[in-house]
Amino acid sequence: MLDKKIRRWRHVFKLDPNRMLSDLALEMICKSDTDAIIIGGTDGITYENTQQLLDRVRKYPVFCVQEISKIDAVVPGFDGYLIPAVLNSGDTNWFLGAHHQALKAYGDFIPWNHVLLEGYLTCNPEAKVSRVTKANTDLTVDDCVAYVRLADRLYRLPIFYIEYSGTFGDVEIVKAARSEVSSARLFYGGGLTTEEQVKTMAPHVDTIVVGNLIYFNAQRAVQTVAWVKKNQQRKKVKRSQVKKRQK
Ligand code: 1GP
Repeated sequence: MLDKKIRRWRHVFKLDPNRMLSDLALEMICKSDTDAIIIGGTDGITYENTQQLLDRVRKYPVFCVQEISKIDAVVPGFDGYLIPAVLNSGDTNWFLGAHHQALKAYGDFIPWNHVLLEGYLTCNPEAKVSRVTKANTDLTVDDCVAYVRLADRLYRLPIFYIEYSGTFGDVEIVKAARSEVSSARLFYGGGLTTEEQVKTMAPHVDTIVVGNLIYFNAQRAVQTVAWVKKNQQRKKVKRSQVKKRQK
């Protein structure tokens, strides 16, 4: 069941089927000890380029899911499927219209145990996803808190995804989301290129998503896995020290 799998994700890579990646870089990413690979993107996504990338990733034993942005690009054979619902989109198509159409056409064939809806908050006005979805990215901390309550408390979505695609985000927004999330997994993606940035965001979220860095410095992208997991180790050690002191 995908909902159980995502509970163990601390770090994931996002690969874009519409971008070139050498075999060597792909191998490094797939063998990096990341928890999963997400295949998806905003522009130029087709059945063919998604299938080709899945076939290349399948040479490695890494868990691989598709993030669906176009219904005619859905490829069978992934370990799971993530469906974004853009909470701050100015066009309801990106929140429910496309989803309704997809279920109307293919609703009898959905492997429900392997599908999850992601409540997306897209925060970088320059990102393609914000432009395409006509997102209102002018968000205060209070807006963010209200979106978390909407997604996590009212709709009970399994994932709340803070998306700053292409730029490093506002940690206050992320902290506000952390303080309000009750059962959703909190994902953060956007502009992570240095250990300092990873150390700033990772403690406040459940899952770190790294995308763009793969395409200009795959070696450094691989390092982000250790940066995230080292942080997690430190937290575990701290927790066990506190427990010992309490005994
Ligand atoms: C993009 O959230 C991911 O969808 C990761 O963002 O590409 O900026 O790393 P970057």
